[in-house]
Amino acid sequence: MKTLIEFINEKQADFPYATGEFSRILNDIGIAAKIVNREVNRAGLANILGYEGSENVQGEAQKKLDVFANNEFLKALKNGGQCCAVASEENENLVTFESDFSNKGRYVVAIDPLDGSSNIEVNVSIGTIFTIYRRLSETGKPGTVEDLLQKGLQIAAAGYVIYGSSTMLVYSTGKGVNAFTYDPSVGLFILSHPELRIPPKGNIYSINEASYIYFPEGVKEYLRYCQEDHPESHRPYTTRYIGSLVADFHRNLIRGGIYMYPGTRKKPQGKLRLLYECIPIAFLAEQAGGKASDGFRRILEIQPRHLHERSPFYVGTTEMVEKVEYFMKYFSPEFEIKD
Ligand code: P6P
Repeated sequence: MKTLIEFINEKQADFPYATGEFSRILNDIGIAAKIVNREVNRAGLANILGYEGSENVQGEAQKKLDVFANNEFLKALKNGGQCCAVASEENENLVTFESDFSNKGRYVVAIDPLDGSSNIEVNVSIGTIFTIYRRLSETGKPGTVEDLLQKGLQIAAAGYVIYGSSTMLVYSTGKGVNAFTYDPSVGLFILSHPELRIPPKGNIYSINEASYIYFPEGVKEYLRYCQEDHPESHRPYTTRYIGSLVADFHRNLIRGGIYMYPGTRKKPQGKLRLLYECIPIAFLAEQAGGKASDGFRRILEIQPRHLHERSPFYVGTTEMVEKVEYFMKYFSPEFEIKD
């Protein structure tokens, strides 16, 4: 039985900046994840689920769970002292901590504190998604937006927490993907899935087909390819769509498959956020032997332009992503987004 802390310390030597600071920032995220996990698991109780402005059983001002989660991750990153700035889905502007302690931090974090939070009230898995970069700006001052607007190729680490039938922390520092299952009886994340790899063959596709009529022709052609009988597939496809990126990706990571959130004519950039949804999941996919693109470009090579930028997203088993890219190139070249 190997705990997250033991694993981080053991792997610290693998990390070129093995100063211990990086290990501490991962640990800070793990601590916040435990606290959020407790509240997510209690969300079904009376009043806990309430929305901002209501009161919970202790008569405390109720916060929406995603606001609660955001506060917990920001608090953990601020108190840890390794992080000098955060881009959060919950904050329009960059969050800096305005303290000499934090300004000495050498890392910045992009985070979706509780992705898919609308699923909480129907008891469906949700997740936290995070990206960690080394800062580019001068240490000793607050972090800057430019510290966050780095290509995914520069990632120091990325991961997610999935609050599901069990709570898991899945992350990579560029040396493969490892997953830790939370044991609430001892309050520890335990290594349960070392060296995860996406199966090279998959027959699961995840997409919200309610938007079918707005999809690019290339996506329609790919869905047709999945649904028709044809010689090279030799397998029936199946569709699974949970409506929670972390849950859909996690299943495809284990079983093989593809998750798609296309751009449409109305919204050519799609819905998902580049910085704290697409890039971290793309990093994990590639680290597990998979692929991630916007239909034309490798996600990790896209230069983010602003904190809450959106991107079309196709991620999962390499041959499935490449098949979509083939159809997009020949049926929907007009959807290519130029840098
Ligand atoms: P739709 C959740 O809001 C999210 O960002 C992802 O977790 C999820 O995959 C997607 O949006 C669901 O979007 O439009 O299908 O409801």
